[in-house]
Amino acid sequence: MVPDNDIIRAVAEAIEGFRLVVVASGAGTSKESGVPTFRDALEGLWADFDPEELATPQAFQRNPDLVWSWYMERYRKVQSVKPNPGHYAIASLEELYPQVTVLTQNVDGLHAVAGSTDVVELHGSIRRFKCFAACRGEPTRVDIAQLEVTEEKAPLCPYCATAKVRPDVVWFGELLPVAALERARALSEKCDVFVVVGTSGVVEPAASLPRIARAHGITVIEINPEETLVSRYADFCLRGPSGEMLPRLIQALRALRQGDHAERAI
Ligand code: BV8
Repeated sequence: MVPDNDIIRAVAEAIEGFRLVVVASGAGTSKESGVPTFRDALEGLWADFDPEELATPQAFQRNPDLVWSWYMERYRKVQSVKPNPGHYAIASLEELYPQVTVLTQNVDGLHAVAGSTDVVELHGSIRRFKCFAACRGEPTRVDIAQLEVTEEKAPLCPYCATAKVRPDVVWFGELLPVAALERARALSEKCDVFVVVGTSGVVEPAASLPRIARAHGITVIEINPEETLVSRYADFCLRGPSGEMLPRLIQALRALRQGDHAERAI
């Protein structure tokens, strides 16, 4: 049952006067753009695999072409889709608040495409590629547009011609970018409102951020059609798709702001 306007308005009233907003997003935020969530991404021919079998450095070393094919299929998909109303609503928060930072687990780059200007990519980006051996330092960025790339075969790094090219994402068992994680943790401790959207709250250390925010007395809002491991840390849960819930929340915030201006104008 999708929340009614009263709940949306209550959330808007609870956060309207704040300044620092953090939006923590997961795969559900991109679902309405047609990007399968991480577990959905293992549908079809990938259904027999689990993420640990494909999204790890060991999997890539064991079978680089198999892992490369999975990422190229997802990369082409991401190139072909557009942000959805939820992404645009998150971007429009910047018109209402002095500081809005998106901490995303997603690797699809859609927040930036939608206009968000401060996005922390906790798990890297499927749109970027690098040398597996970091032959020129971490990361040795590789522009695959300059290479003869096929969907089936992981290309050799053009610099060392020894290691293969891999997606610039954080695999299971790999550390998150230190600066990104440090900034995410610092913001989760000092923001005014923490909106967590479209994540099951399974994957660490990203999944700990809502708990950190809650522990620091910060208002936590969850937007997700389902209850998740994050729900217990939320002051408000908007049970619906982000592409519908977020635009309604923006509308309610704008109405409050206009109401304020109208009052002041009297
Ligand atoms: C690390 C990039 C040090 C690749 C990804 C404790 C501490 C530290 C680490 C661990 C720990 N416990 C376990 C670990 C190891 C591991 C981990 O968390 N494992 C899990 C399986 C338990 N973590 C790591 O390895 C991390 N590295 O910590 O290094 C270390 C290492 C080993 C051991 C100890 C320490 C690295 C993790 C990063 C992995 N890379 N992505 C790629 O994309 O290919 S993770 C990938 O899966 C995504 O990035 C994302 O983070 C995750 C999927 O999660 P969600 O985004 O939540 O998506 P999901 O499909 O689960 O859920 C979708 C949600 O959307 C649902 O709730 C659904 O209801 C909702 N939804 C659906 N439709 C909508 C919607 N919501 C809104 N609107 C809709 N329309």
